[in-house]
Amino acid sequence: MAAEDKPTLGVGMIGYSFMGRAHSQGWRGAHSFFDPPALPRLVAIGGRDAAAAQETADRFGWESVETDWRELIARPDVDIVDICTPGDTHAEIAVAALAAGKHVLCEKPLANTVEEAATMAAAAADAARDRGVRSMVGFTYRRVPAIAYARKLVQDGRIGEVRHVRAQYLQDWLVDPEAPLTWRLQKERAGSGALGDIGAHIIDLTQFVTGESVAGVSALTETFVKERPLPGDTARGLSADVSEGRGQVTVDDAAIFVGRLAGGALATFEATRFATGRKNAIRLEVNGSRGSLAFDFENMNVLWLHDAAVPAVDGGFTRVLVTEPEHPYVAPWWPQGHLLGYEHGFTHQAADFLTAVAEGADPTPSFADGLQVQTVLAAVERSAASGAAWTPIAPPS
Ligand code: SOE
Repeated sequence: MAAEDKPTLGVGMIGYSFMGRAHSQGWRGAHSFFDPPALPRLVAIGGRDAAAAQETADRFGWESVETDWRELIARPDVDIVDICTPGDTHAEIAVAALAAGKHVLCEKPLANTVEEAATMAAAAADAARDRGVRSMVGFTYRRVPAIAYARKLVQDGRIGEVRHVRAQYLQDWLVDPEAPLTWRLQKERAGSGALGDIGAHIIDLTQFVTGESVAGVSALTETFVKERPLPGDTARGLSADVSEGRGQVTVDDAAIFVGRLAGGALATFEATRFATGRKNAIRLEVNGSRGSLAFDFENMNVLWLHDAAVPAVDGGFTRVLVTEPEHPYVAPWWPQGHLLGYEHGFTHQAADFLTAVAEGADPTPSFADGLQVQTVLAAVERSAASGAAWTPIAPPS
């Protein structure tokens, strides 16, 4: 369909900081490289700090700024509400947006508690059934080509029966004890620490790649630096300036857990902001009866593949450069070997969501998927609180 014949979907995005910028980039690029059946129009960006929101609006081409999210949702020219705010606001905004008949894309983790996530998932199911309204949670790393390809290889049986998963999300931006107490370190705003922020990603990736849910966990969590300087007014990505005084860190700095997948595989998970020297190392290794897969986001265009059928003398892991047009998401981009980066996942996410909304299909990961990850996060917290007791998780309904 020619671009001029495509319908337009107005996007209203709430949040303008790190994730707001990543999503802005996604909305801008979605229809330049991909071909969704509807075009996004960057109608309004919402944020309490009008000047900061305006700066993001000017840089990324948002047409207007709203300082009250309720007004943004109420606008008739907003069809899609994109929630890029801290977790404590997700449930209220998402439920209101769905009730107003808006399609909703919500950053991960879906909510701060299982109860909130359940309310959101129920509202999303009602809205889809009654009004054809679509919703999706932003587990963006699913849309990294090498990850999407890893899932396909598992589905195609290339590594056989899954026996082990080793999943790590390693960052180090809190190693400095003088790093400020930003919202991600406050339980009432973020829900949990490394666990919900980055542990949620590796839970989702494990389940996405293997196709199996986490059935039980035994966990340890730790807060290494218990008090930090209070932040000032200026946030910069994960950081901020500091002001007078100090406050308590009320979330975990690191979470480590073992788990059993529904199909019987054993998994280990490690989510930490204290892996000195590791910046955004999302590592996933899956060992199966016929082979293995290994991925590290710090080298995100590569997937390592081991085929156990190859004689050991020539065996080992093959380096697959995931830049061929046959690989998921790659064809619309550049010629082979011209690499993709962090922001491309957000473009893929925006293109997929626009396509689902325009075609009237339910996109994934759904709010129900987000709720299921939330139940795993809650089980990890319960297990850690009880001294690593084995904590079963009910299968997703
Ligand atoms: C901070 O740890 C963070 O920005 C996460 O919140 C994102 O989900 C991840 O993509 C990068 O790191």
